[in-house]
Amino acid sequence: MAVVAAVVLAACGGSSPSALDPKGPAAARIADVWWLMLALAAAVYVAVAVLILMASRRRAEGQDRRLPLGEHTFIWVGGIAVPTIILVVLAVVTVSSTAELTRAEDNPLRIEVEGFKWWWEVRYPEADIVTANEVHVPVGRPVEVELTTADVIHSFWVPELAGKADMVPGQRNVLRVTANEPGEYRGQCAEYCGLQHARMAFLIIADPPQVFDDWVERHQAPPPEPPPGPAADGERIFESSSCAGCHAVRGTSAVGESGPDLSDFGSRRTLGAVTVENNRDNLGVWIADAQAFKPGNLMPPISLEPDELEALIDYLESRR
Ligand code: HEC
Ligand SMILES: [Cu+2]
Repeated sequence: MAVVAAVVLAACGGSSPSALDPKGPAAARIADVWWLMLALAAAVYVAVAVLILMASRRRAEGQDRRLPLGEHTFIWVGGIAVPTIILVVLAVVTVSSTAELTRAEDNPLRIEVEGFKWWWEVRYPEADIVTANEVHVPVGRPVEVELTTADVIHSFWVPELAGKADMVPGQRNVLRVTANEPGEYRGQCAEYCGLQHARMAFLIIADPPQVFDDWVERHQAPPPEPPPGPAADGERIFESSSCAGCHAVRGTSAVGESGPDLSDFGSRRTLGAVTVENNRDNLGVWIADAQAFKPGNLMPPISLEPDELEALIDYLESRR
């Protein structure tokens, strides 16, 4: 047991988010239920272990084997009354928590997230913004995330903020999320969806309301022209090559829909749905051969001249 516990606990800690470290009301509620279940299960475990020990010692000492309670009373209490009480308590707590988690809030911010193999499209219908793999939200305001999928079943899970909700073909599920504190919360696809399921992550970035409003305003403004030079060349290469067939950049002729929208790519923290940090070196490797970081993902390797690659890097890093 010690070995198993050591192996299991080694998975905790580090930077992986924990559902037991809640940063929002929904996650806090779920963590409370989890602790209650753990406490009840531990109490039952200890009680049974003590009874087993007592029973084995009685036999060894050759004592009278009658129970102090009487056999019938013992079965009524230990086998029926106690389990019934425990299950009723858990049923009441789970049902009332579920009701609370699905209750609609006043004036929520609506965000649509669509799952793709193996990344996330993020849309703000009221502000008319499209981005990918990063969900910006204001601290303290309830957010209603509408979940859909472009292909198979995915599941949207941000352990520190809320429970899981599946993204099911032909269905629109809603998850309610509120972040109590500013921060960066890692989310993960929680339903096996193919080869790169493990690298289908995302970030929820909770900002103070003013910072969030600025972000919205910046994304609504007409996109800045790339500065003359390599970045402007990059835009021409992007629009005239295969990139534009799969990716969109607002205000250009690139309107592809099978890959992430790249209008604000330069301001994203990561690349490939949180596979690697977004920097020039990683972007160069990614564009030339996205399979190197994320084998099996749906962006093919693309052969480019070195100056074309540099121009594309300049262009994409200037999209904010
Ligand atoms: C056949 C479609 C296709 C083509 C062509 C294509 N991409 Fe992609 N691209 C994708 C897909 C799909 C993803 C998402 C991969 C993933 O994370 O699983 C992606 C991801 C990216 C990303 C990372 C976005 C993010 O936020 O993680 C960048 C940057 C990118 N592509 C740039 C380019 C450039 C530049 C070109 C042209 C040289 C190009 N792509 C051509 C489909 C394509
Ligand atoms: Cu998945």
